[in-house]
Amino acid sequence: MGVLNVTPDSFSDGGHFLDLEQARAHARRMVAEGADLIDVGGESSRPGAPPVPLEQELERVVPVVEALAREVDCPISVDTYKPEVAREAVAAGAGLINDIRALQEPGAAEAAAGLGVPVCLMHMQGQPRTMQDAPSYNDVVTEVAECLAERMAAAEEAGLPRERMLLDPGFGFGKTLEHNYQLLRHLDRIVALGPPVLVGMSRKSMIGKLLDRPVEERLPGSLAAAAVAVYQGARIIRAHDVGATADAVRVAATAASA
Ligand code: 7PM
Repeated sequence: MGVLNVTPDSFSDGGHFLDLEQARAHARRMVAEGADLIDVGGESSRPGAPPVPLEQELERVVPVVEALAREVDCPISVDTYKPEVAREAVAAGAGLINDIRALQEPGAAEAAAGLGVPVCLMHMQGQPRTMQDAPSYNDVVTEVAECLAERMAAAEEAGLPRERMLLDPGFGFGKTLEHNYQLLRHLDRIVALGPPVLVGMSRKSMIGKLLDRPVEERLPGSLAAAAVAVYQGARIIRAHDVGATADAVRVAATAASA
């Protein structure tokens, strides 16, 4: 899964056009490098970021989904927790909803159930603005697994069949460095819940803090993390550097099934 960040708008029409052209070029490049999914995000999930108003998220995301759904031949995922954005994105051609709040927004589970596309349920402790202030667990792996099992049950209750769910432990979302590595070490316990597991560790601080590397020097660490996750049974790797990640994933998946 290649990450496509939809950058904040410039104010002129020319600016919007350039943003859209850049997004299309970036998506095409990721597909050429081996992406099977493109994840379009309106930047609402950055730790510490202020919430993006609905209208602004719609303006950023919907035109990009519309353009990509027509021209790239893989499903387009939308990184959103807002039911209105999910609905409009699917109407524009999106094939997957990537929900960092695991359908906890009012109306999100019911909306998702009616859309007919798969939904990724991601674990997060706290809220994006404050989640990294003091993450706390007695046993992070057990608690994340239990929480995801509860979200699966709630989604099923709202009408989303299990066959349309994916799970994600949410690396970096209300977790310390140690929590993140415990989750990676024991990812098989998240895999054992049943649905395909998606993980996003690309360029994150669990790589940068451990290695003391700035964001542009985190590729080798990100590839190691991706390989470990695939070896433990993860099925989708969310990544910025698609070509390099596709190679790492293929080596790890081949070793895991040899
Ligand atoms: C700043 C910090 C900007 C962190 C963006 C991020 C995940 C996700 C993100 C993930 C799923 C990033 C994150 N991370 N969706 N969206 N899983 N399912 O590193 O781990 O891209 S945003």
